[in-house]
Formats: sequence, C-alpha cells, structure tokens
Amino acid sequence: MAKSPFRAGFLGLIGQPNAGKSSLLNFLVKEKVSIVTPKPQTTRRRITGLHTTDEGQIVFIDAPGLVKSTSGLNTFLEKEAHDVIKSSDAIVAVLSVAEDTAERNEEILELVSKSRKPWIAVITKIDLKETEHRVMITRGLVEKFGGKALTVSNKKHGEADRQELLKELIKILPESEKPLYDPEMFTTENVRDLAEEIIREKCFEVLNHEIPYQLAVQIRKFDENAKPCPKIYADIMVGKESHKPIIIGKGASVIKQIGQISRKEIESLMGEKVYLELNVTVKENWFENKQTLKELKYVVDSE
Ligand SMILES: Nc1nc2c(ncn2[C@@H]2O[C@H](COP(=O)(O)OP(=O)(O)OP(=O)(O)O)[C@@H](O)[C@H]2O)c(=O)[nH]1
Ligand SMILES: [Mg+2]
Repeated sequence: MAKSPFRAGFLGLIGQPNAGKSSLLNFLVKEKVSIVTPKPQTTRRRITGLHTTDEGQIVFIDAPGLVKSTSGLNTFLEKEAHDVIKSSDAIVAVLSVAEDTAERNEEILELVSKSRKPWIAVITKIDLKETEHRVMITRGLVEKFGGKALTVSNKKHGEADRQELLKELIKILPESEKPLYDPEMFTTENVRDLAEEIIREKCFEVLNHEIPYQLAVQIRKFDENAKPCPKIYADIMVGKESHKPIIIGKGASVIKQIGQISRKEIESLMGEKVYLELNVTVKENWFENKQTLKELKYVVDSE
C-alpha cells in the first residue's frame, strides 16, 4: 500500500464560549497548553499547540469562544476568533452537547462551513448524563451542513480515542514537504506568556463572579538567570479600585493563595523552583482602553 503523504497545517478550534476547545487542545497534545475554567470566555488570545508524528504535524490554534460585541475586550475576542478562521488551513467546529439548545451550534456550523475551508466537527462533553439524544441531534446538524462528526470526552477518554481523533483531524490538512515547526515542540508559546495565562487561570479558580473577567495579568519582570532560582514579578491589573481589596483579601490571604497555586504550576511547567511575586494594579476600565488592550497584546495580529 502506498504511504500517505505527509501533511501539515494550522487547524483552528472554533466554537461557542465554554464548548471545551481549550480542553480538547490539551487532551490532543497531552500537555496543559491552554487554560481551562468552568466559566465562558476564558481564552482571550489564540494559543498554539503542536502534535507531530511521521504522518504529519497538526498546529492547533485554540481560539476564544465566539461572542458578539461592539466594544472593548469583547470586540477583540470576536475579531480574534474570526481571524483564527481566516488564518487556518482547516477548521474544527467544537460543539458541546451541554448546551440547552442547539441554536448556537447551528450558528457555529454556518460560520465554519461558510469559510470554504476543509472542516470537521468534534462533539464534546459526551460523558455528561443523558446527552445521547443531543449527540444524535448534533450529528444530524453536522450532516445537514455536509460535514463529518467525531465525538469526545475531554475528561474521560484515553489514548486510543485520542489517536483515533488525531488520525481523522490530520486528514483535512494540506500536504506538506516537512513540518512547519520543530517536531520536538508541543507549543510555540513562550514560558512568559504561559505563566501569565496560568496566573489568570488561578484568578478564575480563586475569585468569584465577574472579577476574573475584568482582570489581566502582565509579567513585569522575568529574570530567568536569578539565583538561586528564576524570579517572576507579575501584575494583576483590575479595572476598578473596589476590586483591589477583594483580590488581596484579609491579611493578603487571597493573593497569597493565587500566588501559591500559580507558582506550583509554573514550577511544574519550568521543571524547577521559581520565585513568584504578585502585585495588584488598578487601571480604571482598562478593558475599554485601546492603548492598554494593545499593551496586553489583545490586538489581532493581522490588523
Ligand atoms: N464533562 C466534561 N466537561 C468538559 C469537557 N470538555 C470541557 N469540559 C469542561 O467545560 C468547561 C469549559 O472548558 P474549556 O476548555 O475552558 O472551554 P473553551 O471552549 O475553551 O471555553 P472559552 O475559552 O471560554 O471559549 C471546563 O469546566 C471544562 O472542564 C468534556 O468533554 N466533558
Ligand atoms: Mg478556551
């Protein structure tokens, strides 16, 4: 049998907020690359994860969930997701069966099929109770749009399911003479950016309500050569003066907790001990401020 050609390309993960895109990326590359929380609108900038074998290289691009907005940070999220569609070679429509209605899944399928790029659907969260019927409906919807539907539980599935998904996903990528990135890498993100995201994820874990949506994390200084261990100084920027004491907590208990769990995860990423110092800064309504959004890299690359 003739050997199938080597394939490589960018595969965008597109779906509604909370559909399980980042979880799917982490499951497929077997590394924690993109942060995951139970709350919608977790992912902000696109995040890249790599899977390379003798058959090909998939460059996954995790995108923010699709939202509609006309101002500030949410406009960036919307543009970013659309730009991921534009700059991908092929697309995965990530459709969750946890939704009460399939309405938004149809919207996602419309958008993805309209891109005229090769695409495939991955139905997520099939481990949730009593979803068989919704899986069936979602499959029907995918077929209506002329696509193929795969299913996944990012929580319960194992290596055999992962391999099966990867085998199908690679088929929709273009042929390529060689990989696009070093086959040893699992992401193109740098440690500094990953550390910012980890701290942001821990803020979601520790803080309630709307506060995590109105904060951003910026590494002020990352001294990799410091002795006896690398030193990281990060700012948690909030948009309201009243959020600052909540993040700090009584006797600095809240910020200490965020710092501790962030440090542990950054240490496991870097494979060594690190020193992490967190500081809270206030920039009134930063999420509406064009200049600040730019400084935080919340701008679409191609603009
Ligand atoms: N039970 C179950 N939960 C899942 C599955 N996939 C993701 N989740 C959960 O769904 C929530 C959202 O997952 P994310 O991966 O952050 O979703 P996302 O699509 O990246 O969300 P945004 O970045 O906000 O657009 C988290 O609590 C995940 O643990 C799954 O297959 N089964
Ligand atoms: Mg995400």
